[in-house]
Amino acid sequence: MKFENKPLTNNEYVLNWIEECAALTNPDRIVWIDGSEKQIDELRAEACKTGEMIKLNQELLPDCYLHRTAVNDVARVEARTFICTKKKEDAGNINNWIAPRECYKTLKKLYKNSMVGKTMYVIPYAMGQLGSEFAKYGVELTDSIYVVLNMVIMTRAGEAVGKYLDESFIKGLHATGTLDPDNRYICHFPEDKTIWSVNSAYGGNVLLGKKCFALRIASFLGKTEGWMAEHMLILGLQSPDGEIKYVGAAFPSACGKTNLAMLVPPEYYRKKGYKVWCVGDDIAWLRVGSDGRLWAINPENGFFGVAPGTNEKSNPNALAATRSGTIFTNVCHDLDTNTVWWEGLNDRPPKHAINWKGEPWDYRKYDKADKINTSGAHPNSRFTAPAKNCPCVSDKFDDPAGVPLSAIIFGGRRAKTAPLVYQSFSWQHGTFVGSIMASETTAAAAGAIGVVRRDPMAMRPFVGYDMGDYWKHWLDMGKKIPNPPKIFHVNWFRTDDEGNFIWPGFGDNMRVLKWILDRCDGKVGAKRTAIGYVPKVTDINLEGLKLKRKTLKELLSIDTESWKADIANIKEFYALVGKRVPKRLYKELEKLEQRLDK
Ligand code: GTP
Ligand code: SPV
Ligand code: MN
Repeated sequence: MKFENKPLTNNEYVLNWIEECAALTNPDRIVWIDGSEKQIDELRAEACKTGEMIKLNQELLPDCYLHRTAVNDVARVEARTFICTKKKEDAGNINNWIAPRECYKTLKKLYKNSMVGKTMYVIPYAMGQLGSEFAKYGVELTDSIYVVLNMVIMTRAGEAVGKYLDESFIKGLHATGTLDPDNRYICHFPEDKTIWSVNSAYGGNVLLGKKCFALRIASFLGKTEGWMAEHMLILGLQSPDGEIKYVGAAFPSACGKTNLAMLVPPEYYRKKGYKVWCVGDDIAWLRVGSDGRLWAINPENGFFGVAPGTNEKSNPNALAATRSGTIFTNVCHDLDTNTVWWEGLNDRPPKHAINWKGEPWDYRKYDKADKINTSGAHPNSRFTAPAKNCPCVSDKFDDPAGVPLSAIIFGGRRAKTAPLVYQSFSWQHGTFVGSIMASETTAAAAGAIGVVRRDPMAMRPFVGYDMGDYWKHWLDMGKKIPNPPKIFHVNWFRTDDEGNFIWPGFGDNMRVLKWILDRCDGKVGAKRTAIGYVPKVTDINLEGLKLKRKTLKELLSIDTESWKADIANIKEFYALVGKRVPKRLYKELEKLEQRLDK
């Protein structure tokens, strides 16, 4: 096998696997990604030459680039995502499954000679800080420069990883192929530590370190090795005395993780000295520490964030993070300034612009009811920004030990039913609360938008094994954490009869975080209800906010009838998950029903 540059490992197992993949895909060249500035610059230049990327205004946006994916390739495709365990029942009823032998056979046909005339890039990368107890290593093979440049931002990639590669590494093979949506596959072989992705070039399907490894494969590893991989942001809330308490929060895709992770407290709190530090915005790996607490790291190194709605007011920290070294995907291109724009950035849409599809765009034709066809930026357009760019990045970001969690927060997008916040009675009840999570679907995945579906722990698309076993793992972990975080549920998305959000959200979510951490410290009371502990109306601080107590009362109210109606749906969902749903969760469901009937 001929590498064009020096291989970054001598490990035979790794080299043999690369050789096998190269024999199958047949690239003209094979290049190791060492991650050096020189190499990255050359790749950027090459991508600009072929039109794969557009170099943006380097004075306003240094080292920033724009990329457009194919029009039919703009989000994760859950229907084309498979967990290929030997036994179907190990993948469970929620995941799509193909037998490994059959899947390898089908995909080999798609990979065969797919890299003829192209370069295969070999990306060694780490999820987590190199050498840390949490860290895991992978290699992604890809024929896409866009993937290389994103992986270099999103993970710790390059030369330094070489010495950590051994037989335990995760093997990822990505080929752009023909982008044929009917032959698009994102396949996981957890028993073989292997990920095969073909015929897509959209982030979540092809940045194999992210959802594929850090959630699907990692959740599988976590179950066997006694730790957890979760779709959670991690933030630290600093109080005026300087103490920082950490929380992890799991919300489904495009439901507010990046926003909460970088929250700017309202002026009232800022003046007192409160501050939020961002450790992670999408994925958390959790381990029990020797002190008996649950510790968390963010295995990623960058943010792959939703662009629309990000602005100076909603998320100034995310916006600041995108001002250099960032790749924008499927946003609107402002030709006058050679910069980028998206819906919700400001109310000055560009006059001479190219939309996410690559066509001239007339902002006057924008129609909220038909965003896909009339918006400048795709609703799931994204920025890939280095975490280090974020003004509120935590000084624990690189700490190999991670941070200890005081609270875990679940949340979803629910127009009705779920109150602004409630606290579970225990770890077991909290696990139940996670298991019955539901949310309206968003543009982050292909398919209908705004449909309520059950999305346990925000992990429905990301658990690499049976959902019932996953819940059992949560319950088992509870037994192994002497001092576990308290578990809460929030909903920023309650609407009035006209469909407007009642809660201001964003920075004002701080008011809810404060109640949550005060509960953890035993500093504030609560009302015991059928679903859990709910704040007293006077216990959420509304200082500096134009929100009536009456509205807050409504936000905190529990509509028993809609909860009872939800029970039927929960039972259906548990039945769908099937035989492996733990008895302890059925017990919790029964108790909830009894409390609602009282
Ligand atoms: P993924 O990257 O897909 O996992 O998404 P995410 O969970 O990080 O979601 P993100 O923070 O990017 O928010 C997605 C959308 O929700 C954006 O359009 C935000 O403007 C909106 N959003 C975030 N927080 C709030 C909030 O508190 N209230 C309301 N009404 N909208 C919010
Ligand atoms: C999500 O969809 O939850 C994301 C974006 O964070 S993706 O990388 O596409 O999964
Ligand atoms: Mn996500």
